[in-house]
Amino acid sequence: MARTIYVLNGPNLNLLGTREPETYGRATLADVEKLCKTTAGQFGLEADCRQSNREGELVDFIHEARAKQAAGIIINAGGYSHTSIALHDALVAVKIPAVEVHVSNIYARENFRHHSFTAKAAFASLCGFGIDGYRLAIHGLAAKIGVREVATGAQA
Ligand code: CA2
Repeated sequence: MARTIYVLNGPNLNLLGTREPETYGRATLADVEKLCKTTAGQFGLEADCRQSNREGELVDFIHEARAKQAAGIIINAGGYSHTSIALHDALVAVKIPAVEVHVSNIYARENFRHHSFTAKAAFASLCGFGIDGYRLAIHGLAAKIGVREVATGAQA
Protein backbone atom coordinates (compact mmCIF):
# COMPACT_ATOMS: atom_id res chain seq x y z
CA MET A 1 0.00 0.00 0.00
CA ALA A 2 1.32 3.44 -0.94
CA ARG A 3 2.39 5.56 2.00
CA THR A 4 0.56 8.82 2.38
CA ILE A 5 1.82 12.35 2.73
CA TYR A 6 -0.49 15.09 3.89
CA VAL A 7 -0.47 18.35 1.93
CA LEU A 8 -2.05 21.03 4.09
CA ASN A 9 -2.99 24.48 2.85
CA GLY A 10 -4.25 27.19 5.16
CA PRO A 11 -6.42 30.28 4.97
CA ASN A 12 -7.07 32.02 1.67
CA LEU A 13 -5.08 29.51 -0.37
CA ASN A 14 -8.42 28.44 -1.88
CA LEU A 15 -8.20 31.83 -3.67
CA LEU A 16 -4.97 30.96 -5.49
CA GLY A 17 -5.17 31.85 -9.15
CA THR A 18 -8.16 34.11 -8.72
CA ARG A 19 -6.56 37.28 -7.26
CA GLU A 20 -3.16 38.94 -6.83
CA PRO A 21 -1.47 37.00 -9.67
CA GLU A 22 1.57 39.29 -9.40
CA THR A 23 2.23 37.80 -5.94
CA TYR A 24 0.82 34.29 -6.12
CA GLY A 25 0.77 33.48 -9.85
CA ARG A 26 -2.10 32.15 -11.91
CA ALA A 27 -2.16 28.53 -10.80
CA THR A 28 -5.13 27.45 -8.71
CA LEU A 29 -5.32 25.28 -5.59
CA ALA A 30 -6.60 22.48 -7.83
CA ASP A 31 -3.38 22.85 -9.87
CA VAL A 32 -1.34 22.62 -6.64
CA GLU A 33 -3.16 19.48 -5.57
CA LYS A 34 -2.76 17.85 -8.99
CA LEU A 35 0.96 18.68 -8.97
CA CYS A 36 1.34 17.18 -5.48
CA LYS A 37 -0.51 13.97 -6.38
CA THR A 38 1.56 13.52 -9.56
CA THR A 39 4.85 14.22 -7.78
CA ALA A 40 4.00 11.98 -4.83
CA GLY A 41 3.07 9.22 -7.30
CA GLN A 42 6.56 9.43 -8.80
CA PHE A 43 7.84 8.28 -5.41
CA GLY A 44 5.17 5.64 -4.90
CA LEU A 45 3.50 7.93 -2.37
CA GLU A 46 -0.06 9.21 -2.16
CA ALA A 47 -0.82 12.87 -1.47
CA ASP A 48 -3.84 13.55 0.74
CA CYS A 49 -4.55 17.24 0.09
CA ARG A 50 -6.55 19.40 2.49
CA GLN A 51 -7.30 23.10 2.74
CA SER A 52 -8.95 24.96 5.57
CA ASN A 53 -9.55 28.56 6.53
CA ARG A 54 -9.78 27.53 10.21
CA GLU A 55 -6.78 27.14 12.50
CA GLY A 56 -8.33 24.38 14.63
CA GLU A 57 -9.22 22.32 11.60
CA LEU A 58 -5.60 22.51 10.42
CA VAL A 59 -4.55 21.28 13.88
CA ASP A 60 -7.01 18.40 13.48
CA PHE A 61 -5.51 17.51 10.07
CA ILE A 62 -2.05 17.33 11.64
CA HIS A 63 -3.35 15.01 14.39
CA GLU A 64 -5.10 12.92 11.72
CA ALA A 65 -1.81 12.61 9.82
CA ARG A 66 -0.33 11.04 12.96
CA ALA A 67 -3.30 8.70 13.43
CA LYS A 68 -3.01 7.56 9.80
CA GLN A 69 0.77 7.11 10.18
CA ALA A 70 1.49 9.57 7.40
CA ALA A 71 5.04 9.52 6.06
CA GLY A 72 5.30 13.30 5.94
CA ILE A 73 3.55 16.64 5.90
CA ILE A 74 3.86 19.50 3.41
CA ILE A 75 2.33 22.60 4.96
CA ASN A 76 1.58 26.08 3.72
CA ALA A 77 -0.30 27.51 6.68
CA GLY A 78 -0.82 30.84 4.89
CA GLY A 79 -1.18 33.73 7.33
CA TYR A 80 -1.25 31.32 10.29
CA SER A 81 2.41 30.53 9.59
CA HIS A 82 3.25 33.90 11.13
CA THR A 83 0.92 33.72 14.13
CA SER A 84 0.05 30.18 15.14
CA ILE A 85 1.76 28.63 18.13
CA ALA A 86 -1.00 25.99 18.00
CA LEU A 87 0.11 24.81 14.55
CA HIS A 88 3.75 24.86 15.66
CA ASP A 89 2.89 22.76 18.71
CA ALA A 90 0.82 20.27 16.70
CA LEU A 91 3.65 19.76 14.19
CA VAL A 92 6.17 19.25 16.99
CA ALA A 93 3.82 16.90 18.87
CA VAL A 94 3.16 14.49 15.98
CA LYS A 95 6.87 14.07 15.14
CA ILE A 96 6.17 13.63 11.42
CA PRO A 97 8.81 15.10 9.08
CA ALA A 98 7.35 18.33 7.73
CA VAL A 99 8.33 20.80 5.03
CA GLU A 100 6.94 24.31 5.03
CA VAL A 101 6.12 25.89 1.67
CA HIS A 102 5.24 29.44 0.72
CA VAL A 103 4.30 30.34 -2.82
CA SER A 104 5.71 33.86 -2.51
CA ASN A 105 9.12 34.92 -1.18
CA ILE A 106 8.02 35.93 2.31
CA TYR A 107 11.43 37.58 2.98
CA ALA A 108 10.95 40.01 0.10
CA ARG A 109 7.61 41.12 1.56
CA GLU A 110 6.36 42.88 4.70
CA ASN A 111 8.32 42.39 7.97
CA PHE A 112 5.39 40.61 9.61
CA ARG A 113 5.84 37.75 7.12
CA HIS A 114 9.52 37.24 7.95
CA HIS A 115 8.88 35.09 11.01
CA SER A 116 7.19 31.70 10.74
CA PHE A 117 6.15 29.48 13.64
CA THR A 118 5.53 26.55 11.29
CA ALA A 119 9.05 26.88 9.83
CA LYS A 120 10.45 26.33 13.32
CA ALA A 121 8.60 23.00 13.53
CA ALA A 122 9.58 21.86 10.01
CA PHE A 123 12.88 20.27 8.98
CA ALA A 124 12.94 22.47 5.86
CA SER A 125 11.26 25.50 4.41
CA LEU A 126 10.86 26.68 0.83
CA CYS A 127 9.56 30.00 -0.42
CA GLY A 128 9.46 32.02 -3.59
CA PHE A 129 9.28 29.19 -6.13
CA GLY A 130 5.59 29.69 -6.85
CA ILE A 131 3.63 26.46 -6.82
CA ASP A 132 6.75 24.58 -7.95
CA GLY A 133 7.76 24.85 -4.28
CA TYR A 134 5.30 22.04 -3.51
CA ARG A 135 6.97 19.75 -6.07
CA LEU A 136 10.42 20.60 -4.72
CA ALA A 137 9.19 20.04 -1.16
CA ILE A 138 7.97 16.53 -2.01
CA HIS A 139 11.35 15.73 -3.57
CA GLY A 140 13.08 16.98 -0.41
CA LEU A 141 10.70 15.10 1.86
CA ALA A 142 11.19 11.88 -0.12
CA ALA A 143 14.98 12.22 0.22
CA LYS A 144 14.63 12.88 3.94
CA ILE A 145 12.51 9.76 4.54
CA GLY A 146 14.60 7.61 2.21
CA VAL A 147 12.05 7.08 -0.55
CA ARG A 148 13.40 6.82 -4.09
CA GLU A 149 11.69 7.72 -7.33
CA VAL A 150 9.80 4.77 -8.79
CA ALA A 151 11.17 3.53 -12.12
CA THR A 152 8.74 4.21 -14.98
CA GLY A 153 10.68 2.62 -17.81
CA ALA A 154 10.83 5.98 -19.60
CA GLN A 155 14.26 7.09 -20.87
CA ALA A 156 15.56 10.32 -19.32
O1 CA2 B 1 3.25 32.86 -0.06
C1 CA2 B 1 2.52 32.08 0.54
O2 CA2 B 1 2.28 30.93 0.19
C2 CA2 B 1 1.78 32.58 1.79
O3 CA2 B 1 1.72 31.51 2.72
C3 CA2 B 1 0.40 32.99 1.33
C4 CA2 B 1 -0.44 33.60 2.45
C5 CA2 B 1 0.32 34.72 3.15
O4 CA2 B 1 -0.44 35.21 4.25
C6 CA2 B 1 1.68 34.27 3.62
O5 CA2 B 1 2.36 35.37 4.21
C7 CA2 B 1 2.51 33.73 2.47
C8 CA2 B 1 -1.75 34.15 1.88
C9 CA2 B 1 -2.63 33.06 1.32
C10 CA2 B 1 -2.94 33.34 -0.11
O6 CA2 B 1 -3.88 34.36 -0.21
C11 CA2 B 1 -4.33 34.70 -1.45
C12 CA2 B 1 -5.06 35.87 -1.49
C13 CA2 B 1 -5.54 36.31 -2.70
C14 CA2 B 1 -5.29 35.58 -3.85
C15 CA2 B 1 -4.56 34.43 -3.80
C16 CA2 B 1 -4.08 33.97 -2.58
